[in-house]
Amino acid sequence: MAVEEGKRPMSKTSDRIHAALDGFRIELPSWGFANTGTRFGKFVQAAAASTLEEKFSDAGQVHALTGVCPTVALHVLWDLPEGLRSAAEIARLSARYGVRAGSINPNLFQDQEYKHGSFGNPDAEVRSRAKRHVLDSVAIAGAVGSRDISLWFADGSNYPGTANIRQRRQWFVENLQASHRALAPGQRLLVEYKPFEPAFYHTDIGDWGMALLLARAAGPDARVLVDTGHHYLSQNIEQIVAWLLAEGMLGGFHFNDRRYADDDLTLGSIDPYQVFRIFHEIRSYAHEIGAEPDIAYMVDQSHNLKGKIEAMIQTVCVAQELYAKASLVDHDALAAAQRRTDLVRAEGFLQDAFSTDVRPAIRDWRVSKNLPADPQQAFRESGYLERITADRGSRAAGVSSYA
Ligand code: RM4
Ligand code: MN
Ligand code: MN
Repeated sequence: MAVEEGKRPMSKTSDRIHAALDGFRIELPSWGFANTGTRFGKFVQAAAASTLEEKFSDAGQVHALTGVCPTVALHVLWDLPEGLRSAAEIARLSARYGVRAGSINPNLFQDQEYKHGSFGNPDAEVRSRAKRHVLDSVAIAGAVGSRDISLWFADGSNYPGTANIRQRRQWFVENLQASHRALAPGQRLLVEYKPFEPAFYHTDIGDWGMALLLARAAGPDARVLVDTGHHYLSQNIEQIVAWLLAEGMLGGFHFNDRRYADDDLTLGSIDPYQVFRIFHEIRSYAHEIGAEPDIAYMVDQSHNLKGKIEAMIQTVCVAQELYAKASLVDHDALAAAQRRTDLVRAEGFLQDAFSTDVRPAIRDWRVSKNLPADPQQAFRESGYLERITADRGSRAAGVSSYA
């Protein structure tokens, strides 16, 4: 029986969704389980994690209920204050809570020394201190079995004329190359960019072009990391993604949503169609090359007001839904419509995929993996939140110092 272009029998739709979900994993940030806030105030939650063990335990819950979050990103200063000596503890926590260490994030922005920058600091002593911290982070990644060292720099300046932009760029190249030389085989450096905040005049790695050039200069195992919150308003992020894919330079994502700046809101809460369009570019590229691109999907969110574990489960479920929807685009039919410049039909392929209710097929997929059909409901019924609220609530609340 002929099938009208763009329409598919349901079984094929659910097969595509199941295949897409089989290949989709997303990493949780340890800091998303801790107390955070804005610079105006922090409203602490009794259930927030304040030790590394609690962060592993909470991430382990999200993974147990969703089945797709086997790794947790670690921030060296917040999670591994003992540096390399903390590696044994990580192995114990991984075994106990069923989630492994994921990307290792050096902290090059919090210590007093970094007031005027880290890799771009005019003081050679501070630049080498920052380099040593990245080298330590590479060693930590090696010890805990992590592949990616994920670099985000707060470096920049607040007033015109106060920083030598080209000189600082050169210092970045030198330290990134030194960091790259320390990588073990298989490890990668991810270079993240951000247009502003905390610096408000210039940021040393201000956009994807700067990150791309620096990653190229660093060495063959460096890639660009796209944090969806790190763009100017209305920037076409999926085009950046398409270009980085074409250049073989897309290393991974920090997913979150935003309304104004780097808001770190829950993925898809403001503009789910944008996340869908990003995933569509990736699915389209995978279809074209006939292989899965090697991309680290990570969450970078801080849930200041929402319950942290609930918000993380919500994020993961939305990510799966949007990825599943993007997997429904018929790439050959789309390409044909593009060639015919059949604009409405071409756009319609995206709109149809985006409007498809993929939730029943996702529920079936979960059941087929012995996972709860509704992870959020399963979490609410599990009693975990009540337990940790009682256990942790009696302690003096710790607040992570960022944001
Ligand atoms: C930054 C950036 C980094 C994250 C820190 C906490 O804005 O997104 O990736 O590690 O925040
Ligand atoms: Mn980020
Ligand atoms: Mn950010």
